[in-house]
Amino acid sequence: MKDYKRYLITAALPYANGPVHIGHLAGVYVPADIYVRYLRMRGRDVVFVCGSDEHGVPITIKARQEGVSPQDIVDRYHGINKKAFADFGISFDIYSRTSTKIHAETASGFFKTLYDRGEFAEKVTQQYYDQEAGQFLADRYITGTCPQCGKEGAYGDQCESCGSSLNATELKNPKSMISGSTPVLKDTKHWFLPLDKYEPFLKKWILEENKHWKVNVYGQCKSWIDAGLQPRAVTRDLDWGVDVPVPGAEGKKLYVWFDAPIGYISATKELTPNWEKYWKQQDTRMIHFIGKDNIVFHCIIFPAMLKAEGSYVLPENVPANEFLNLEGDKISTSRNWAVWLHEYLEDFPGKEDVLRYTLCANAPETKDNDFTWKDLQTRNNSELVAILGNFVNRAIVLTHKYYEGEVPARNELTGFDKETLDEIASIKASVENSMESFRLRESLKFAMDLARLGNKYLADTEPWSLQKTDPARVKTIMNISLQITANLSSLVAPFLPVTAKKLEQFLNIETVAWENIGSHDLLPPGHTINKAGLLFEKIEDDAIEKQLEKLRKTKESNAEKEVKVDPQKEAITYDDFMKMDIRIATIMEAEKVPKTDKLLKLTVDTGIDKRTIVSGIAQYFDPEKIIGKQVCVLVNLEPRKLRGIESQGMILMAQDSDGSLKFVSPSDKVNPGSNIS
Ligand code: B3M
Ligand code: ZN
Repeated sequence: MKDYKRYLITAALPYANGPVHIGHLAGVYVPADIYVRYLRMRGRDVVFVCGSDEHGVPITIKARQEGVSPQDIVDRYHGINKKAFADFGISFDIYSRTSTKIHAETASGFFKTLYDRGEFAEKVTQQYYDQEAGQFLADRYITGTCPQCGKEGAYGDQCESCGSSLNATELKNPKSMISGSTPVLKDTKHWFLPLDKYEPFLKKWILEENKHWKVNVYGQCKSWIDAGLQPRAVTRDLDWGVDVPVPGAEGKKLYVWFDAPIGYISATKELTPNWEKYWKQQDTRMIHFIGKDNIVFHCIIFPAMLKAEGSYVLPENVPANEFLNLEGDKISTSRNWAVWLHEYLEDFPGKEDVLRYTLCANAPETKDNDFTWKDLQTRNNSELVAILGNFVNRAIVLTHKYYEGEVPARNELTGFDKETLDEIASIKASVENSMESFRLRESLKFAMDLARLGNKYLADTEPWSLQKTDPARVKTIMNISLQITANLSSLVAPFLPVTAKKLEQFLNIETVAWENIGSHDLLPPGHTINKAGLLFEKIEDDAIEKQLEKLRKTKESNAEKEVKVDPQKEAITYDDFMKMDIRIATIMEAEKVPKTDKLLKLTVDTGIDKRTIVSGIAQYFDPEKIIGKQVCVLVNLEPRKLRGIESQGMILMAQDSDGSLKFVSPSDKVNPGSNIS
């Protein structure tokens, strides 16, 4: 690898149209933060930038739904998300936002540079326009009938019923979601980034020079490139976003995926006047932490933009992660199937490291992974409490018991002592090695190996059974145990920052520099340590059950909401309706039709006469209990025979979403024979 002098670490800018959840944390922010904390501990020159992505059509849709402005929406979620990240110790150097002035200037300046150089292709295309609202419609603002599956309510870019991705012009019966009117096609001019022109560059740069990228990332890029790259529109007809700063572009905005990655640049500008050092000197190592749905934008489109501009560095790596599911189902904001960060902290105050640990230990690095509450409980109880907490606690408690908190000096070392001490440096090397290649789960596992080493050392040497007979030996054992604890305090710090601070406080030390991890003399003899406080506590079954119950409730209420209502039937005339003679009737007798499951034979008083009706409702009603009930009967339906019995009419029923049937009855008693109209 090149000799890099500094690091520029970016984490995907989350859209400010909803709160962040564990999926975001696991895929992007926890890995980025671990890596950055590690770099800082190694004394690297690093900036870590992020912020809210405040443009894009979903934000304007949410604003319209709530009757507020897009700015209101982004202000709300920018605040919520900024706080959630801080609460989980995500240590951005800056958490900016793309609605700032500095961002508008940076993004439109970037566009202007490419425009002046003639980089863009201008094209006039036809797009749907809402004449009542007087505006062009983004694909998401158009609904209609899906050309693939025929379901109504498909969007201009996608049908959520069958999953097809669509072009707005393919929808049948298109309707504007703004005014409800039928949109018309109208000419509009847009600017296209000629990705085809950058294909040779991208081929060489990615397929030949970036073979070290993760297989999932490299593979996605390769299939995009192999499919052939097309020019891509980077402007939109919208009223929310960064203005397009060129003549003839009035009322147009930059496409959100054009301006958002430039947000990394504006955030760095906002952070430091020295921003060009990070962005323009070729010995900067830029790394983008993202989720897999952002790969094409960070590996193909943004690099093509940067290359076209010409003065910026390109990413050296893009360690994109796969997705995290929740209890076997895809995380979904609209179905409320998520663990929201602020809710987690309400239910598990002080346990941010437990979540960081679980998400890293189970990170979706190579494939989609599942978060389960049971797994969080097990990771906490059997790993954090039983391995890390237990070791640290024993080392500190025994030191207080035997020496009133004073670190004893070592005496002569056994072979086992020496091996144990040497193992610290080799564990550290493993942690580093995995970290450098973005295998953070593995890196965390190695860090925990140091606590395992400590436990094993204590279990094998049993100082508690030697203290009476060989106190000199016990001093050696306890010294070594304390050195391991001090090393642990820094080795786990990138992963578990709160825990690391607690360990330093227990041990009464400053942060151990990364380069000193592996040392056998971090705690000099005579140094006094503090009493151990609580590091981790057991998570009981009822706390987990409470979370599972919450998810069950969500599932139930989603099932209720997802009830599908049949579309309206074709229109009929008033006369058609008047042909039907519907009356109120009273049920006089009811009995099951022998040898059938479904049929009841009813005698009803229709006011006109007493007649027999056979009805398929036996599964839902007990014949004895419906005598006397008033119901609606279509009396002029042609009689027909069912099981040899002539049925003279039809009882009207309401069918519920679970298929069950209910009578349609008058709200108060009326005379049999009353007309329904
Ligand atoms: N806001 C998409 C996302 O959150 C987008 C990332 C922008 S990074 C420049 O998935
Ligand atoms: Zn469809």
